Amino acid sequence: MRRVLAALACLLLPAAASAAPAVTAQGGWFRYLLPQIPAGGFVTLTNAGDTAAVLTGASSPACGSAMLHRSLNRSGMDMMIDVNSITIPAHGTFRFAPGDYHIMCMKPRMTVGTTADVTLRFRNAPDLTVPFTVYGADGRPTGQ
Ligand SMILES: [Cu+2]
Repeated sequence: MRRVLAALACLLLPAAASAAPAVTAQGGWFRYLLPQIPAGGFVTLTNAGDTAAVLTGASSPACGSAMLHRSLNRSGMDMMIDVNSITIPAHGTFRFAPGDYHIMCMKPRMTVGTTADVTLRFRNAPDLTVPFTVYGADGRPTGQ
């Protein structure tokens, strides 16, 4: 029996390890204006795994509720649309950025100069909690 289990482990473990998405986050930040105005959150996600990762949502105690949004300009009108999911390709990155994809923090309770934790939920990977640095109206000084 022990020999059978060992053989199974050899067969299964390498495949399971290489198939899993492995997502890390870099450079998370919020642009925060006023408590009455939703704050935009931005981050770069990197997937070192061999399988695409699917982000399905975000939450934060500093946001009330948080939503995945994309800013668009259609026929000269700026608008935002809800996004159901975002795919981070295998061995690829996905970048949230002002004027494009963002995490909309609906009721921000945060302070410029501190950080606010955001938990990212994936369809096929563990939750990832990321500290976002809070910047004011001028945004991130490096202009990410
Ligand atoms: Cu938005």
